[in-house]
Amino acid sequence: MYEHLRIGVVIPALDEEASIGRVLADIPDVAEEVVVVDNGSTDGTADVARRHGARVVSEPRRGYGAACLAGIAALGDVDVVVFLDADYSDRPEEMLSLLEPLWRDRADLVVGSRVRGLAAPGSLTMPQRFGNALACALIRLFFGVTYTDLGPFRAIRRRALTRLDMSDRDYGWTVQMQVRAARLGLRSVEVPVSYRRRVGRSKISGTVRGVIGAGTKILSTIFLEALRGKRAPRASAEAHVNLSREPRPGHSETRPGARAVANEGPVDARAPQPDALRQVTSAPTYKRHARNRAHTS
Ligand SMILES: Nc1nc2c(ncn2[C@@H]2O[C@H](COP(=O)(O)OP(=O)(O)OP(=O)(O)O)[C@@H](O)[C@H]2O)c(=O)[nH]1
Ligand SMILES: [Mg+2]
Repeated sequence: MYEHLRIGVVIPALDEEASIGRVLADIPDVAEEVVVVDNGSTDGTADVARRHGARVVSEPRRGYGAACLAGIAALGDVDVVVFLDADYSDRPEEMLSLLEPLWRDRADLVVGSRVRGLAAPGSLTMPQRFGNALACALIRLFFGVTYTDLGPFRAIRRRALTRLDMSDRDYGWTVQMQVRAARLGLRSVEVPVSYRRRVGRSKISGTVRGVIGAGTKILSTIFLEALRGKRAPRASAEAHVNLSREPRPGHSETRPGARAVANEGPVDARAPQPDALRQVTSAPTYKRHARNRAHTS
């Protein structure tokens, strides 16, 4: 429980036995449920995840989006769903920064931006940076909403997620979520997050096949969504706020909706707000359940 919000975490995982334990160990003690979706791994991913207290569900049909859909379906009654990769590229402890705009009721979707945050050298490849910039420019052009990244580490209200009616089964998942949120006029916020080189061998961003496949899928998803309908009414689009680490008055990143944020200072993922940390309550979370299981077995 995080303040009044019940948090569920979904981690899609394909052959990540070397990293999944570290990811789970670093998740702050605010998550009620952590579901690792084993997407047909042939290594010990599922066993390691179980040993670290996660619930493991199996989705044999490959694809990042397919795994996310299976994870959502497996979650119990939660208010917020956090998505996190299993390769230890994201810093799970920064989850509190993602959750803050949700408990402050400033957002429905919070995307962790690696572009605004600290991306370690080599963690974001040039094609990834270029592809993300192009995708974000197209989203801005078609939907009038500014994003800087399509990062996988994100949090969304369950209600909003249901409204988005997500369907993408592979690497169009993240962009589909952002574009549909823009189309429906949901409140989207970015917070800076860190990114480091993945543990284990690259499957997508470091391979030619992966880059071309993911890039094509991302761009076609944007064009298809643009054809499906026009952008949300202007009033809703203005509710979109981008949090910058260094807000500059008059700069596009601190436009109308951001005023309240600028007044209170930016959210910096590398330095979770003390205020946010205080909101961690003593409600049972998956880590305490895991500890109890360990004591009684
Ligand atoms: N590649 C791939 N990853 C999957 C799949 N299903 C779940 N995943 C998980 O989805 C997350 C993101 O996949 P990654 O392979 O890290 O993709 P990426 O971050 O774009 O690129 P690399 O880290 O360079 O491989 C990881 O936690 C994977 O284990 C799948 O079908 N293919
Ligand atoms: Mg990765």
